Amino acid sequence: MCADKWINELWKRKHHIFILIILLFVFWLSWHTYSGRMWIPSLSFYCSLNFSDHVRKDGSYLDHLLEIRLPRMNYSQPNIMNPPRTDVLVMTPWFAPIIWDGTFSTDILNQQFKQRDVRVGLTLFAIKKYVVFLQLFLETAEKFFMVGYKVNYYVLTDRPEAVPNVTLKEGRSVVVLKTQSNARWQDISMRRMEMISLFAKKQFIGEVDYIVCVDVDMKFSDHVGVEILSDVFGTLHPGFYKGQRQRFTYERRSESQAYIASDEGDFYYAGGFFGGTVEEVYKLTNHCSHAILTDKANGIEAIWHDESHLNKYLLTHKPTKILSPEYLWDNNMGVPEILKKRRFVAVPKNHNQIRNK
Ligand code: 5GW
Ligand code: MN
Repeated sequence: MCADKWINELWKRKHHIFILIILLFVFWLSWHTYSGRMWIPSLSFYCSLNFSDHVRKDGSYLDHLLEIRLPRMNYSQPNIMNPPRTDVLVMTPWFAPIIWDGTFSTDILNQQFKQRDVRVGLTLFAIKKYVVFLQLFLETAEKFFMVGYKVNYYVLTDRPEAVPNVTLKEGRSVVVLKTQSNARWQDISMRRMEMISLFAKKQFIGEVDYIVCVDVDMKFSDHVGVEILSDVFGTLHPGFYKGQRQRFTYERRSESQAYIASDEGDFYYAGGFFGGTVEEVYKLTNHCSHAILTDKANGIEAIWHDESHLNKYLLTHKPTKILSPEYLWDNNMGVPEILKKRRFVAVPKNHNQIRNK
């Protein structure tokens, strides 16, 4: 009797029960997805959070990894008792190499990177009058930057018609990306973070492996190759590489997202040269552009704009390589003994003429 009544009740609510069963099934499926024990492989594409995890657990891809095999080569033996540089720091306490002339073999590095067939994107902002720097920049880049590799120069500009036509070597191209300009130069400089993160997501991720982000008021005057490439890298600012952390021009107001206390900091990194894999550059630029927005909402602007935020990011997310000031030099600093090469050098600009309108 009692059971009969129950069954009757249940039958009346059959729709609810049906929905409940569906919900339980979905819950079970997502549980398996998120806990990484994928049951139905085809569904993993839809719930793709753990997709790579799933592939990794399968393990069959291990048999298809690219082998990087160096040929017989001729180069001088690395000598433990005779390090190539003893005048400068070549390694951070978190084991990121600092790239100085004499510490690396271009031949070995090229063997490795060529076999990986890496593609490099270079982002360049030329807003308003700064288009005048493009010609020399691109001409010298063709001579010295990533020679022999596939390179996309991403030129972000409000004046696409003013981008010069420079003859490029095979496998290299200029990609003009139209962007709007800003009234304040501080905003032009800071918006670079936002634009790079947007284009990283929209375009760079499908076209290149690494992104290098630089100032445009520069020229190359010596080799800049794959020795700079790593997951995330920053460059020592030419004005501060010898300095004490207390003297660095970090943002010192604790209300800013870029704040760094006087007893913190490794190096002072330049805003005009950083990069890494597209993934890491996306994380960096996305993080910094949000920090800039938060500051704006709080009515504060970091002292050196995007550079302050870059310095905060690289303090809390340590770079995997650091470029010496050879990679971003300013001849106003003279030429110290430790500087064996000036690879990428600031082009003098008439501040009043170039910056007004
Ligand atoms: C304009 C006025 C003052 C400061 C910067 C600009 C400016 C910068 C501009 O009008 N257009 C432009 O494209 N920029 C981009 O921001 C360039 O890529 C430039 O290399 C970068 C940083 O500005 P710089 O190079 O003037 O900054 P410093 O620190 O090298 O003097
Ligand atoms: Mn500059």
